[in-house]
Amino acid sequence: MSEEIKKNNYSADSIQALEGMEHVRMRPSMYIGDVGVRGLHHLVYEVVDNSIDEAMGGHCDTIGVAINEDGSVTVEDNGRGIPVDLHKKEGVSALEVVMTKIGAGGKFDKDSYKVSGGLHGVGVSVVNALSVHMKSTVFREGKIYEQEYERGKSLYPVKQIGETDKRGTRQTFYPDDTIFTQTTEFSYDTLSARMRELSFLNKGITITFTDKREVDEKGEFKSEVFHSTEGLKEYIRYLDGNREPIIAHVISMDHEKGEIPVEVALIYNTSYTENIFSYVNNINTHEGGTHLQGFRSGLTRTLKKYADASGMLDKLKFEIAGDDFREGLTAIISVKVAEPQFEGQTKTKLGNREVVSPVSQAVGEMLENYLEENPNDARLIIQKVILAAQARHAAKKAREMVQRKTVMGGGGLPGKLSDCSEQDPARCEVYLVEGDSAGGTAKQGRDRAFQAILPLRGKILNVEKAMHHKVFENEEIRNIFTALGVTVGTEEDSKALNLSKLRYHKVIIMCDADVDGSHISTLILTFFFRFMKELIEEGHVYIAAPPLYLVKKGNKKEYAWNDVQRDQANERMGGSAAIQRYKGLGEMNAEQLWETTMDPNFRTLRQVNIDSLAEADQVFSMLMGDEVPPRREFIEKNAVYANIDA
Ligand code: 0RA
Repeated sequence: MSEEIKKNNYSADSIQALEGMEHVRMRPSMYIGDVGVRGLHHLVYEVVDNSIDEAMGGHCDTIGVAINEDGSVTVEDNGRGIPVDLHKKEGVSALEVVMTKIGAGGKFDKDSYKVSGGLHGVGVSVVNALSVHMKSTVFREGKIYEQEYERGKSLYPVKQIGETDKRGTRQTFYPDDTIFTQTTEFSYDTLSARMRELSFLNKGITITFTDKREVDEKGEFKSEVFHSTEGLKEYIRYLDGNREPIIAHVISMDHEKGEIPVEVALIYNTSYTENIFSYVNNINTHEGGTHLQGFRSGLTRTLKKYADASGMLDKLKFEIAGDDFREGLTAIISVKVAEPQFEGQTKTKLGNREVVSPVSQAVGEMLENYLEENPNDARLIIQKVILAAQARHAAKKAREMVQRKTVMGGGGLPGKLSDCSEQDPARCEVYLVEGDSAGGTAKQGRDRAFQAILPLRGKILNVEKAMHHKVFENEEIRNIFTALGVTVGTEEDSKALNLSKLRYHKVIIMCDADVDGSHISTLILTFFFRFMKELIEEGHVYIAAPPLYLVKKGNKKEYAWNDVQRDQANERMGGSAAIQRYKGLGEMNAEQLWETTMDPNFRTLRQVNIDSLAEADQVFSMLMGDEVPPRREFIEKNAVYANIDA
């Protein structure tokens, strides 16, 4: 009995002790999702969010974000500055409360335009708790104040360190490498993409982003300035820059006032893909939710009404489905919700019911006006919808063929698949290999217990340019579906992929390390991105990295993946080694392929992940689209990463 009581007291005490900052350090994932690359970058977003809130309240217009020489990050704004006066209840400065108390963020500013919540909005104190060192500098009422912290604990009370005519807040933090054990290195591309996105989502703000870790040939830092005057309208132009529009203007609206601020922009292009990005409080809601539902219903209702009235549907033999209104549609919806309820597996699905109708209404009004004023565009849109409906009938048949074969095993596994013997998908992997000959080598070299091989013939279909029924009719693509064992949902509101029957948890793309090989990898990735997004999101897709060189002297041999490694290997062998450059997988024998690219103990696999769906969409539409100049420019800029032929 007394044991029991003691125990209870003990745990009550320990919970007390773990409150706040300690708890953040004990359970960081509860606050920032994970402690990997994603969580690390989340720290920056959290700090930037506070400055965005200050800007949305109309108190600042410029935010500077920098990765410093030493790898720390600084975020600075020209807002009012976090208050530094005494917080009566806590007995310390307001700044110290904001920085060191969990859940204190901005609560004492009642009239601020604060909508943060959900994923972000955990408070800057969380960033402080997860940083070895942090420094806050406040420029306010003519004075400069400063306070520093270590792992969330203040090192001294706020002190005045000088005078100024500036206003604003500057935060610098060094992520704690005992928390972020995987890496504490920030990615330029990841942060840059997010800053661009934020500038589109919050028009009028200027965000400068600088990487001070390196200088270019001119001795200058890599730096970008993001500023959008037209917001989502410009975002659409950016996303669809490589697609051909079918209407004259981006259709957009911005309802700033009202209970729920709604912003929408959309355009129709000649492609066959539906591309809708939705945001709540600047957070990308991957799983959609009530705002998306409102958007869809407003779009369908209004277009259908217009089409019916136009008489264009009179001769149509079948019903038009919701999907048909969204083929070739690129749209962005951004809402601000005071108390968002996030649901779904990744907590990125908006649950608030009260959002549906205002969004639906706003979208309806916007479209109605546009169709009235642009009858020519209206006709083009309806024509596209009718074509989509006709194609859908054809696609349905083709898809059903694939499904029937997949689900009922009608056609069995593809003849070209060399399956593995292991049954547990978690332990199985499949190599998608370019060409029959490399496929043959891979088949000999593999460990057949857990490695399957699916050779793909030549260049697979560019799904970016193909109509959906063509995609499902394509043999290589059908083979991929069947081999992987996945099916596509057919429900109107759930095109979700069924991964429950996925036969391999690692899907590895293995192509030649040359221009053609990268092109084929990109085609396969584009297919996955458009038709099996979940496969990438769940981390199942990998790219194999075959070596570029074999360096050999006497009985010594080493493989090299780049020129530096090649030269170093040559040096280690005392120079004058024989160097073989692999032009393709076909030049390796089975043993070499196993040693370098397939043996789990030695190979390097690059896991494919998506930081930002919008950014990925833009890149794929560019790489696989019709416009050559932007593709060439991208390739020149990213020559090492993506040597794809233009
Ligand atoms: C609450 C009150 C006031 C300023 C802020 C919050 C504020 C917070 C952050 C976070 C990053 N930058 C920020 N800038 C301002 C001041 C209210 C007043 O001056 O009347």
